[in-house]
Amino acid sequence: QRSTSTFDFGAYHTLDDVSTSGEEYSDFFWSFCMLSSVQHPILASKMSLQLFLTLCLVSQFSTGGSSRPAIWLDAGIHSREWVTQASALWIANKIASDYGTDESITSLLDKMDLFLLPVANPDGFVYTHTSNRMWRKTRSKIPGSICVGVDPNRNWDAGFGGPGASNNPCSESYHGPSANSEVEVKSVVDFIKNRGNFKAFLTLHSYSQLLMYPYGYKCTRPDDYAELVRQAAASSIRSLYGTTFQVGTICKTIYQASGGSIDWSYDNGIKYSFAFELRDTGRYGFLLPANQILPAAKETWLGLKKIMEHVRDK
Ligand code: ING
Ligand code: ZN
Repeated sequence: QRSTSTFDFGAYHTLDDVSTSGEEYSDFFWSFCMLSSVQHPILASKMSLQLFLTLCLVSQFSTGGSSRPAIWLDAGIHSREWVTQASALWIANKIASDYGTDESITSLLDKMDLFLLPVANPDGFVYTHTSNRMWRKTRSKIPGSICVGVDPNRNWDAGFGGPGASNNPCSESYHGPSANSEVEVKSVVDFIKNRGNFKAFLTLHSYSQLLMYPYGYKCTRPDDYAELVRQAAASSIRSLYGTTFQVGTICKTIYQASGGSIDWSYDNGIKYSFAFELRDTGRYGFLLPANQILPAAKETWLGLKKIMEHVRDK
């Protein structure tokens, strides 16, 4: 059992807060870093310092074995979606604290590995704290353009460059010069491919209260493989505070969007690939007040757990 005593999960934090192993939450920090330092193809040398620090927080909640089935969960691939990074930290701590006492979490981790990346776009995240709260993209320099950054959820190798992505570097949805051009994307792709045996790929965005499945790069549905578990997850979310999440494909529920992560994971054989859009539906949008972090994290966790249990028992 690991837990933190003083880290305030109900507040928004800077990247330094999250990654510095301060005295007051060293248990929390080390529960990630020690476990994650076991094996890490993801810690490639070309990463920026910020990315390195945060990837230290990819946690392998592994209780043994080497290539057990695994679940991927990331948050904050779009830096301004602050409730997602905050929720992922709460969820990480919840899992670390409840392992050994909560029967469901214990049996989950006794059978599967869970990899959690709470700040998937750390350079962008820093920028939202220092310069522009509404920054969404990475911070990479684009040769020949005065504009900065690539949309890391248009940069995956799934319908890359198709509808719903822009080839204008100044656009918020610029897909980048090539698929996997962003180190934030390439590192995750390499990690998932090298490790193998991933059964679920889950990603957190905000806002709109949606539970989405492929595809985004095209508007045809894949085989209806997981309707029951999706509806069950949405019901679990609703059961806590009555928050409703609409369920559907990316293209049908939000818009057509190419080069997204869950289309890539699904087309690479990870059948349970879902994207969550957390609170709210637009009143505060990306600027969700901090007093909604814990409710958002708790309800989202119920939905995630439902999916993880399904994957475990299947
Ligand atoms: N929404 C997502 C976006 O990247 C999405 C929607 C999810 C598209 C998954 C493609 C794949 O635009 C937000 N709010 O970022
Ligand atoms: Zn997003």
